[in-house]
Amino acid sequence: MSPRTGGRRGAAGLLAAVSLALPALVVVPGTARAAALFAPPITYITGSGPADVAVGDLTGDGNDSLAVANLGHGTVSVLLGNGDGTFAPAVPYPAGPGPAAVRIGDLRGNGVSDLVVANQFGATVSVLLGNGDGTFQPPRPYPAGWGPSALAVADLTEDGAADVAVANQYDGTVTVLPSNGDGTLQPPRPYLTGPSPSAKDIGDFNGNGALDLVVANTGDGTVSVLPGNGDGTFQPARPYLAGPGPSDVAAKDLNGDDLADVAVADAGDDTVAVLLGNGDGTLQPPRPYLTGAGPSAVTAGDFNGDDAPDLAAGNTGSATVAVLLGNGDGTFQPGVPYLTGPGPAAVTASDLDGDNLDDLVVANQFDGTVTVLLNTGDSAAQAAGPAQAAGAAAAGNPGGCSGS
Ligand SMILES: [Ca+2]
Ligand SMILES: [Ca+2]
Ligand SMILES: [Ca+2]
Ligand SMILES: [Ca+2]
Repeated sequence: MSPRTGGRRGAAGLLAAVSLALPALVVVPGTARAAALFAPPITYITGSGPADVAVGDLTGDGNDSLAVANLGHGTVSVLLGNGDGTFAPAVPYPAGPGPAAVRIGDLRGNGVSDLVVANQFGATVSVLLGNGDGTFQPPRPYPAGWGPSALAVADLTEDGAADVAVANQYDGTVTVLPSNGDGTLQPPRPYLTGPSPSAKDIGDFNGNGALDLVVANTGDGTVSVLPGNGDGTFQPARPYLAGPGPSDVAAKDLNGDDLADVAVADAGDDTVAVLLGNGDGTLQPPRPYLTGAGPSAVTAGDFNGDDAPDLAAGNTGSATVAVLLGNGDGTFQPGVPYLTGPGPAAVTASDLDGDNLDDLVVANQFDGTVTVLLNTGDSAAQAAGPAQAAGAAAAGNPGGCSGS
């Protein structure tokens, strides 16, 4: 199959998955007013079809900036941060055919952030080396597998320079491209995953200090864990049932044992499934929580400042993000919806304004925007428990969700 043919097939599959997920909004009962955890959404224009967003310091001033992969535009948009949760207008850079994912990392180990883009229609990843001032050099492509659709950028070889791992949706592999330390990448090393791997993340699941890969396989409702050897090589993938239509995955310690756990957005049944790690690299069975219609993205952060990780899921079917506060033991409270733009395809959490509370950034694939949800820091929302669902309703959010 040619890259272009594969790309069209993949785009059609994505649209089919989205349309399947459209029906059924779950409305949260209760009408009592309570504080909302996030301020009303702030929207910024990006390119066409933003499919992913990454947050990081692109200018060396400590402020979070945004990088957005524009699937329909062949570009990555850079929105430099002002440090107060606001951003400058988007500046586009050429990336490659069908940018489906973007990550920020330091490929040279020189303290300057670079951009890595997965080009779904091009069977490549592009590296845009940073100039340190928030501008970037022209893209340099490297071969990946077929349909590269998700990225992780981290130091997998433990040499101080970030490396690249990409999930290839059309050939059921993840490809690892170690960095040479000078901004170039080594030839790709493929590893088998499950069918249609569409998302990935990294974490240490077995506590040996080496980073492991976790991949969400849309094709068979599993996640694959590939234990890392610490030198950029990985052991064979181990599959775990995750739920129907896993579309995104986040690796984070969710129960406070310092070992990575997994949260999976299951677009097929409107849930986020939590798979706690056993500490030896294996995962427990999934525990699902309702999110809203068609969750296509999930991330972890601390949104109420209690140091217990929380989850946020982007619901493509209802143009909301559901925030599920964590209890600290790996269980979660019912989700509370907040409005985004249409087609929230990616969501990420970071403290954008320096108040020590995580904020949310959402890429809205259907209208070419990103939404920023700044944390209000309202502790009343933290204490309200399930009643805070009404807070979101009071803020005008039409799509609802509740926990299971
Ligand atoms: Ca490295
Ligand atoms: Ca854990
Ligand atoms: Ca929390
Ligand atoms: Ca904040």
